[in-house]
Amino acid sequence: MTTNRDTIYSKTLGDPGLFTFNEDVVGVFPDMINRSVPGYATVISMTGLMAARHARADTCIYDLGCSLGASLLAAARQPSCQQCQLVGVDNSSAMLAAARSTLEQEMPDVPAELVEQDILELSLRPASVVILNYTLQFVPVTSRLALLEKIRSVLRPGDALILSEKIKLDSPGMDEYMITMHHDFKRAQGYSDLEIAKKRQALENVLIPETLSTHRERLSKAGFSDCSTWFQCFNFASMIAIA
Ligand code: GEK
Repeated sequence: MTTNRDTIYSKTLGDPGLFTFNEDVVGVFPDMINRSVPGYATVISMTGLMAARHARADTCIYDLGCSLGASLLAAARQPSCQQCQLVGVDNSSAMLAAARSTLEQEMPDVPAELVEQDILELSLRPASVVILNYTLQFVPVTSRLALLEKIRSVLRPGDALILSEKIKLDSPGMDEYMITMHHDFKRAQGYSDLEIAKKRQALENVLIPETLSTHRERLSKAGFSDCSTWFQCFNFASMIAIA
């Protein structure tokens, strides 16, 4: 996996434009996500353990918005998941090309299917685990319920959706506090104030965070019987929803 350092917003002068998952981003993605999402490495490895707990042989394990396939790889390392069809889906062709070579390099013996498609248009096959790590936040808010309903419809009771998101806090004061702490985290990871400000501007209206209570209500509306937050660091949280 590439380890190029993310300097995308250190050079931009003026309007950074909207954030997109293009080749520049793909080239620095592992560095970018590790230095931007507090707890990312923990979330990915725990995703593998949770996938293993719910994997049912001969069903699919989906990683929706798989980027370079980190969650899929964490699942692929678990023997119980190797009896499932591992499917990664992303609508960025640059991401998928890089994911393909990463998976071939890291797990040449575990076949994974990589699909270049918008997850809103994708038909899902019967699954036991669906992973949505930091992807729902990029889906238009009005399409989120239908996507979760589609996911729920291919799961059986007891199966799992693993959902990680940047979140909004219920109280405006706490929301501001967690944003400040996230920026402190990024500064501690070597990002400058300019890079932090430019990235924030580029993600405005592209990444739409919601509160944990909004996520819980929507999961219940989509037909999940139970859910809980299993990890949170500042304004990033991971939930498990049981079908
Ligand atoms: C990880 N899960 O490493 N259809 C398909 N893909 C999409 C869509 C969509 N509608 N919208 C966004 N994406 C990964 C990280 S990154 C999170 C996920 C981040 C894809 C997009 O192309 C990108 O690869 C991914 O979702 C979001 O755990 O960069 O903050």
